[in-house]
Amino acid sequence: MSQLCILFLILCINQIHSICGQECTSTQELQNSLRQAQKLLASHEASYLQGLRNLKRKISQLQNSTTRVTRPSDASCTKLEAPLNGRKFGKILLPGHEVHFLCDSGYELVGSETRQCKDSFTWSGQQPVCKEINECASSPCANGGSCTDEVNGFTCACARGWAGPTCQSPTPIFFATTTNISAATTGAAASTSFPLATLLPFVQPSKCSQVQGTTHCTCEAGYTISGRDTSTCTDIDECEVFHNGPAGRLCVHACINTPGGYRCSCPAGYDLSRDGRNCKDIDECTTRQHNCTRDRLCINTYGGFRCVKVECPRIRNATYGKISPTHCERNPCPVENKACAQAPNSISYHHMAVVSNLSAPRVLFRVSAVRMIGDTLRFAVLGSRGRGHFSIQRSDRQTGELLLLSPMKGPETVEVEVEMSELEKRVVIGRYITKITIFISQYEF
Ligand SMILES: [Ca+2]
Ligand SMILES: [Ca+2]
Repeated sequence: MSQLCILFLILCINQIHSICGQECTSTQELQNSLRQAQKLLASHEASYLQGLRNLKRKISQLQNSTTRVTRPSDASCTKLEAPLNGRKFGKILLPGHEVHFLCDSGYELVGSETRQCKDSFTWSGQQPVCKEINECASSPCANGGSCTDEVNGFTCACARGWAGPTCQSPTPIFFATTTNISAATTGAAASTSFPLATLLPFVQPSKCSQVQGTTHCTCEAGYTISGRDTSTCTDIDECEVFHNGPAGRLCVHACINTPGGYRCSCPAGYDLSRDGRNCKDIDECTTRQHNCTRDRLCINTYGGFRCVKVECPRIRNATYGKISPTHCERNPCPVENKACAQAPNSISYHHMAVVSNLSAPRVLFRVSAVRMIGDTLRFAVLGSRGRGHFSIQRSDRQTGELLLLSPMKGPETVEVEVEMSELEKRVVIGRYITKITIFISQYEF
């Protein structure tokens, strides 16, 4: 800029010279010409500065618009993967949004359960991993048994002479070693035990043999010699012996002792699983074993089923129409009817079956807005019935998750209502109710 001014000044002086030349004799005239030149210079400088300011403004505008264009493609956090043997909830990768992680059963989460996309487009916390729970850590195998960790369980390899899921019982085939018992005595004892065995299937004669003056008596599988009498074998009551080991119960429900064995039984509404221990719910709804009338929905529950009738609400100021078997929508409101406009826009009904004492916390249900007109969504648990057991958390901008906070004991039917409100500039423009009925079974299966 200074070079430009000098250029202007030279031009001006040249002009003065050309104006005055030899004829400019008086000092007064020369000063006038110089003042004119200064004015000319000042106006040139002002217009030059104005031009610079305009240029600066345009560059800054251009910079802003390029930032706006490039932002959406860059302005998100990187996509996170679900951990191996676990799940991820939440898809939105924008600042303020959260992603939650849960591990499959038998695995425990190490790292952050929740990660939030920060304003710097990086994630808070640490990427979690699902570590297999080592069930052997508590040394569940007794009497010198060695433990092998498995997904969601463990197995024991028992030392010689021990059996059962946790090696807590002597092996069913039991060797009794007695010394100095004559063959005649043993024979007599054996012969007296035969009629007893036919009468009582829980008692059998033992099989004895003599080796180098020592009598060895053995029993069939499932029997053992109890006490001093080596001539009789008594049934092992597996239900009693293996009742409640660290590996869990022998039977998930009831155990029935049988001669030489045992069997498990299940309550009505369940079938015994293939493993002979667990009980599997019978799905009466899909196997058509229910008696629900056509106007009702069949809901399968653990240990039974329910016939439910979904009816749209009857309230004073608004009317509802059923648009699907489980969804009611408000009919259009008359103009200027404020009370009608404030009634819920839709009410949907959901039914779910859970087992008693379900572990918590866990996500039970998700409520999501399919499309949004407003700028904000709000989620809330309605009524006092659900309080204490439930809470709402956000998984992303358009989804609320119903969280079970503490285990619930059955048999019980619990109803919980989730309200989703849509707001535009802090004014509620729509209310959507989801009524969830939870059928809790009597048993923990
Ligand atoms: Ca038995
Ligand atoms: Ca059932």
